[in-house]
Amino acid sequence: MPALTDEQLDQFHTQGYAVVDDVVPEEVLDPLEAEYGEVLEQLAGELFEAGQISSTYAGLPFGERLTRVYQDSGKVYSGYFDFSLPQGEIKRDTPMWHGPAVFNTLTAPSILDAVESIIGPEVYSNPVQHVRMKPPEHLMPSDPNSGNALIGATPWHQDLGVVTTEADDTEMLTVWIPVWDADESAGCLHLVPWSHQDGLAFHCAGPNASTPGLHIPEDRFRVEDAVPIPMRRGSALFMHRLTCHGSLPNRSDRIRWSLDLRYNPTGQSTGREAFPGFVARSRANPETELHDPEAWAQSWRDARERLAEGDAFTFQRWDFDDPACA
Ligand SMILES: O=C(O)CCC(=O)C(=O)O
Ligand SMILES: [Fe+2]
Repeated sequence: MPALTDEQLDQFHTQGYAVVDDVVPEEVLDPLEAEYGEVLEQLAGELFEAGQISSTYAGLPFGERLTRVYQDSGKVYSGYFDFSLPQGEIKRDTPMWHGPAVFNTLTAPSILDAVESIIGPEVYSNPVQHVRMKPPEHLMPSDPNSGNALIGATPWHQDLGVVTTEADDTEMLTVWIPVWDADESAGCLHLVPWSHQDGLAFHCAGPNASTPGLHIPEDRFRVEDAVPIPMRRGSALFMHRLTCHGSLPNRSDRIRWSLDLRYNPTGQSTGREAFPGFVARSRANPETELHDPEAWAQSWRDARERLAEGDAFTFQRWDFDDPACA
């Protein structure tokens, strides 16, 4: 099921999003899950060795094991699994994960076919990308200041708001992929249809100290028009860079596990130029496509090294002292 139908394309352009079934096959998702199982095995081993947890929780299914490791250590290790880097304080050993199963997901032909139908045949893998594994909030350690779960709902934002102004004219496309079914109770995304037509809203610093990042204050967009987007494994959400969205809290008993990827037409700014992207598909110059997972992983190790050496960078476009945030 590759390209979007005319109806789906129409919905994407008019309403700012489209959910498409059967985009990501089991042959892509199964190895991805297996690979992350190994990453968790490694993390649990390291924490156990360091005396941070009392058991490696070996033998538990992935979600329960992750939850127990976070609970026992009292910390969240999102960066250990993520295929990006933090937006500051990068060190030579800042954890990240750029395994082959992740690369094979980013470059899955069925995803690229769908992306191509929206942004055209020259497809660049934009480095704004994450894996998100969110355990049930009631089982998570909480922030001592706010009492909120250490990892939880994502506040309202637009994806153009989290990249630099260089990307203002970039046709950046967000692709959100549930690794497991994500319904409302599990904290699926919610979004405001048509909101991309209202332009970029002002973003402020996180709602409180335990919710870093950015958010759009609720009086700045039509929050009352928000709809939840429950999704099934194998489906993908294609979302416009100006669509207002966030996620609900995970009130279920299992982890909410998703990937969010970005693509843009090759040659346009990614809005995070300090991080590496690559040509995922080129109809004009197929020889420029990257097919080597190890070269991709190396490009991230090189970037980490360079940034750890002190190249200052920021992806921040907002002035939090603006009265709009008061
Ligand atoms: O998965 C989430 O909680 C947030 C994802 C998001 O903001 C995005 O995909 O752009
Ligand atoms: Fe987002």
